[in-house]
Amino acid sequence: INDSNGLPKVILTEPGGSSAEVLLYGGQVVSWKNDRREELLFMSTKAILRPPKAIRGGIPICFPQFGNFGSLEQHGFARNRLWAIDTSPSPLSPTNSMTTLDLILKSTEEDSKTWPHCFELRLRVSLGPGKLTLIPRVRNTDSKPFSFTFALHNYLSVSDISEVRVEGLETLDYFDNLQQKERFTEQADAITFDGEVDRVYLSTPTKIAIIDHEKKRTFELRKEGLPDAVVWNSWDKKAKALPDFGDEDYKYMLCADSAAIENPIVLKPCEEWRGRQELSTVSSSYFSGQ
Ligand code: TA6
Repeated sequence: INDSNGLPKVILTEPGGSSAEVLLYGGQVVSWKNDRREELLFMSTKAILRPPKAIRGGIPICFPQFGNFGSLEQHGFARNRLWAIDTSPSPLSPTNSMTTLDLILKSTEEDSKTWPHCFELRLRVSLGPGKLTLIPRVRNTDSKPFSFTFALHNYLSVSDISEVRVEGLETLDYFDNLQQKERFTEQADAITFDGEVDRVYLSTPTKIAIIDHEKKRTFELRKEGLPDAVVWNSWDKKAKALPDFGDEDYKYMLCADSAAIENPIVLKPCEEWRGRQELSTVSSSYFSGQ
């Protein structure tokens, strides 16, 4: 179906009552609702859902470049392209009891002007009770190797950023985007927010927890093949500077991305890279254990 802006959209539902919405534009998940119809992903109140602008919210796919870590446009071009339903997904283990959508983006002549490589970028989106799984794959369909950086740019919805803690990144090294990408080491307790944060954590553990006290909700982010994690909140000043971001929006979002940034992924001809990310939410019972 088409969304209100005429953009082709696929709606996924599963018997447990949760749902997700995916735009073919950008291959972007733009909504993930739990069985109580609560929206779990953030969408900017001033998001521009009109090509060629990137949509500020949901889960933008950053490929073939994360951020400004290279010469391409910010976060690469995959999120600004029209993807297609993948009718021939190369074999993936069936995601049992999950509702699944396979999308594909193939390189074009146009793209090869700015990034001279042939590729097939696939994304499997699978919805299960309380869980949203994304499996990105990149195949080198060229005759020469290429490298890329990648991120699933998760805009999570939170009740109040000053009530959010991130656990799992303690003591790790990170690049600080606010200090010329200089390398620092995180201190030994959970990350909390009282100002702009824009960091790339390196070689992170498989599981990261984003705890939203007020909503009594914890997001668990599990990832494979995506060794780094990005944590970003614009805070007030930068929010005002971004035209497609409401001035107050920063209070209700946190970007916690699965990424491969420090060590770009290198593919030989015909090789395929695969990543995996599972986002799940744990209800308030999680807190009783604290
Ligand atoms: O999350 C890291 C980052 O590169 C930040 O520096 C900020 O620019 C954010 O991504 C948002 O990027 P976007 O292109 O979605 O505005």
